[in-house]
Amino acid sequence: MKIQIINGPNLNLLGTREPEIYGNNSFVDYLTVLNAIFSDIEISYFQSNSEGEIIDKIQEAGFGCDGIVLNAGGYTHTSVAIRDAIKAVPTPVVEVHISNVYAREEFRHHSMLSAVCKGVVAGFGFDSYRLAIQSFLIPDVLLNKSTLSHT
Ligand code: CA2
Repeated sequence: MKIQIINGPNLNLLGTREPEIYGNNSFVDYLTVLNAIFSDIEISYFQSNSEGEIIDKIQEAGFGCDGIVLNAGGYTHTSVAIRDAIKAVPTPVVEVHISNVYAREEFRHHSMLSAVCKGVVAGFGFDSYRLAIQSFLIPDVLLNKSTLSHT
């Protein structure tokens, strides 16, 4: 299985500023943890501050890997173009946030991306990324609500 992680603007600063919101570690350090947990999965990592580069990476990975884990940073709340890119590719995308965006400013409560993503994980610190990767390991049949028993 191949998973592409994409981090958007300012997430290259993780571990250097605002530790009370985003923690003390860099994402590159956390990648070592993810690779150890998911030793059978090929995990690729990309970060960009540029909307166009994020779209290029979604288009590239969106035809060649099994899942995309996307933290689009501030673009989450604004980008029609990233939403269109997610919709244009067959690979499922899980939207991720380190912080609980619903416990923060009102403008972070709305995502342009959630409606075209497979799911959303928010508020678990870096563990949000682990949970997102884990979600790609859940068999599709268990995600199909019509097959679940409610009794
Ligand atoms: O909680 C998240 O993961 C966010 O996607 C982070 C974005 C924010 O705009 C979203 O509303 C929620 C901001 C990323 C900024 O990252 C920084 C990291 C360290 C220092 C300063 C900013």
